[in-house]
Parts: sequence; structure tokens; C-alpha cells
Amino acid sequence: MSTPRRVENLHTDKGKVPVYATGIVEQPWDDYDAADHTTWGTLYRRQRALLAGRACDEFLQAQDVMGMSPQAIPRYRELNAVLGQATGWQLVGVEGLLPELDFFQHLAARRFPVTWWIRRPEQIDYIAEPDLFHDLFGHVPLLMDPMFADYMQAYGRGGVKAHGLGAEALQNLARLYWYTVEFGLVRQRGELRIYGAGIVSSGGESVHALESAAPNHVGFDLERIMRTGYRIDSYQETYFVIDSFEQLIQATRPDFAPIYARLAGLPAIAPGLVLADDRVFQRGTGNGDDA
Ligand code: HBI
Ligand code: FE
Repeated sequence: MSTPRRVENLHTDKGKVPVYATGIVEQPWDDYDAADHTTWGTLYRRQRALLAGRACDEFLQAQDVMGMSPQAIPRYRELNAVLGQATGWQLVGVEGLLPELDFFQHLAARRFPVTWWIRRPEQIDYIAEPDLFHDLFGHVPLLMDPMFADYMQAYGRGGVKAHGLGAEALQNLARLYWYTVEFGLVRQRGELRIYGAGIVSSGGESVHALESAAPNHVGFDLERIMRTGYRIDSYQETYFVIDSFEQLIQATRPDFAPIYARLAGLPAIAPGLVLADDRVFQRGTGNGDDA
């Protein structure tokens, strides 16, 4: 299988991550080789076995409704037929991470960019950048949920607006994405369940996020999250918990400009800290006092 066209290494606050060409690419489904389909199937089976009782209901049900299976890498075209009917979202193939404005513009138009290539077998347990498995298995199913679908579009619109407001506003938004879309937990029937794509697509973190005593579990608070730093190369030290997807869409109703103004210049909150006015579900045993 041909490799993606890497354009440059963008030095972001997430460290050095490659940013790719921004064009849309057709999913080269006929070019996937046996190793690609096997990698998909192995990861799919492993994650579905782990996520029963750990992922939120909406995630697991959507994956089944979309017809995803371990048999083979799904065809974006087929998923788009189902997804378009459900919430108007469409998948578009991309080379990988996009510059933020391109990414926001896709979300604002109900297009989710999905990387067209899947990790190689030797990377099966970890890959530093989002590949097809992370995007398709992790991010796409919840776009079937009307409330979450609205949140993702509102997030994209917020991002397009924030793009002209400078680096701090973009960093606030990146943190919001990180602690909800990527690493969010939701309360369901009194228990914590996973909805974040970064967790559901990771074997270790699917267990760690819910069952380890190390991380903090703190109730969702928009401004608290926008101030909280994060690391991209280790399990999260704090997971934020929402009561429902409705809470996410409510949080994105107001104009963010006054919030950015209020937060401007305030120091970041270290990833492991618990604050006095946090709604604490679990105070982690991690050292938490890291600078
Ligand atoms: N590009 N393809 C792709 N996928 C992402 O999840 C993504 C991105 N570019 C930027 C980005 N995520 C994050 O910086 C968001 O916080 C915007
Ligand atoms: Fe992601």
C-alpha cells in the first residue's frame, strides 16, 4: 500500500506532529492489502471485546447500525449512505492531520476527515498520529448520534470563528476537543462510560481510563477544561465527565469570545491537578502536582 504524502512537521503545542496535504482523497479501498484488513480486524475485535460495559451505549449501537465489522476495512461510501441519512454527516478521505482551519471548516460543514491509510502491523499497539482505525473506529460512530453530531458541527463553527482570534483561543478550543471528543467520559445509569475516540481506539486506555486509581475523574466545566493542559504521549491524568451529550451542546451555545477574554493570560492548570471547586468523581493517586 502506498504511504501518505507527508507535507511538513508542524511544531504545535502537542509537540512535533506531521501535518499533511489538505486535499480530499478518494478511499483507495482496492489498494488495501491483506495486512491492512487483518490489522483492522485484529484491532476491531480487541477493542469491541474491551468496550462491552466500558463504552457508552450510543457508541456500540452506532457501530453496529453502521454495519462496521472485523471482516474488512469499511468503505467510506457505504458508511456515508447510513451516516448521511442519520445526521447529514459525511466522511471525506484525507492524508492525515490537517492544519486547524481546514479541520474546523470540514466539521462546520458536517464533513469528518478520515485518514485513508491504516497503521502497519508493527505499529498495532501504538501510533502517534491518527490513522484510519483511530478516525473510523474511534470518531465516526458517535456522528450517528444527533446531539453529538450537532456538537461536532458547533465545535467546527467555533473553530472557524476562533481562527482569527489568535493562538490562545485556538489552544482553549484544542483543549476542549481533547478532553471531550478525544478523551471524554459520560455518566450512564450512574456509572462512568467512555465516549472519547482516543480512549475507545486504545487498548490500554480503554481499561485505564475507567479502572485505574491513578487518574482524576472531574465533572465537565467548559472554562476549567479550556485552561487545562494535556500531554499527547501518555495516558491522561484527568478525565472530564459529562452527564449527557446534551450538556456538550449546551456548553457550546454561548459565544466564546467573552470566555476567551476572561481566560486570556491566566496560567494553564497542570494536567494532574484537582482544584478546590472541582466536582470530583475520583481523586487520582497519580502525583498530580506535576508542574
Ligand atoms: N486533522 N485530520 C485531522 N484530524 C484531527 O483530529 C485533527 C486535525 N487537525 C487539528 C486537530 N485535530 C486538533 O488540533 C483539534 O483540536 C483542532
Ligand atoms: Fe482524533
